[in-house]
Amino acid sequence: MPDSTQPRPLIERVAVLIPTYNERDNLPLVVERVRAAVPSADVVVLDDNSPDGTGDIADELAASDDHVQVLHRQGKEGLGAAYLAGFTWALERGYDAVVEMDADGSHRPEHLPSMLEVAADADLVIGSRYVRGGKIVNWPLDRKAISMAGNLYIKVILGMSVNDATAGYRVYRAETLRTIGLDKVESAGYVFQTDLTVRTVRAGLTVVEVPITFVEREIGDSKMDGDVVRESMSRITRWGLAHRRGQLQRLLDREPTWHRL
Ligand SMILES: Nc1nc2c(ncn2[C@@H]2O[C@H](COP(=O)(O)OP(=O)(O)OP(=O)(O)O)[C@@H](O)[C@H]2O)c(=O)[nH]1
Ligand SMILES: [Mg+2]
Repeated sequence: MPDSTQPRPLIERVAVLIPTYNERDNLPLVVERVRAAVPSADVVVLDDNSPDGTGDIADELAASDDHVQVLHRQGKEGLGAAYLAGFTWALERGYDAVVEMDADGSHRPEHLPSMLEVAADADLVIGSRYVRGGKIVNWPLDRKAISMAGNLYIKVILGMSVNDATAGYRVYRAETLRTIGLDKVESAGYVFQTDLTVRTVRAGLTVVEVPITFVEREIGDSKMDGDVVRESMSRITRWGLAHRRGQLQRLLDREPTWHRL
């Protein structure tokens, strides 16, 4: 566990991980914006052999810019699996911080400099839609309601104070990823985000949420559907029940206390 009495090490080398599945029209736009927002950072595209040729576009971007790299993966294995591969890659190469960012423009690269500033004093920074100042642009009311209700449910059942535990725009310090232990993470899909939030909080690390404006994708298709939401919620319910059972057990196991009358 990082020593909380010591100042955190300076963040110098940053890897911005961008998972892609069929994002050929979005990728060049988002990479250009990241490069402009944080010129010293390296962009790492995590492509799952997208049928639309996103991997080739990523290779072209990498060929013309030393700050862009590509991890080609064999096939579609889910967002979490792609990020785990990217985290391991970045840790092996000595990056100080690792950023998660969608390729579809929803996570505006222009927020990144301030998120990295906040990471100077935090173990995990979450770009949050659900803290004061956070906004969502162009989501239909039902999507917003499902996301907000899901996050409220997560707070209550897991007993966490994080408001946007499902968020996908994040800065992890390298030390945080080492502390939580990536080899124990099994979530491969979207529930990965909540899984890692819980692990970070339970490890006693500092999570800071900064408000962002989340903009719905304008180009390309979403990979999110009802099954993803149901699968996430059923896993979270299982974790929540296990957590509450543990709490109850500790309560019942308590040594009897004698009160003097
Ligand atoms: N490598 C990889 N990337 C994925 C996979 N599934 C989704 N992604 C990427 O993860 C990011 C988020 O996916 P989206 O489809 O935008 O999901 P979302 O943002 O929750 O949903 P929308 O609001 O509808 O866009 C995008 O950059 C996707 O291309 C996957 O299986 N493998
Ligand atoms: Mg999206």
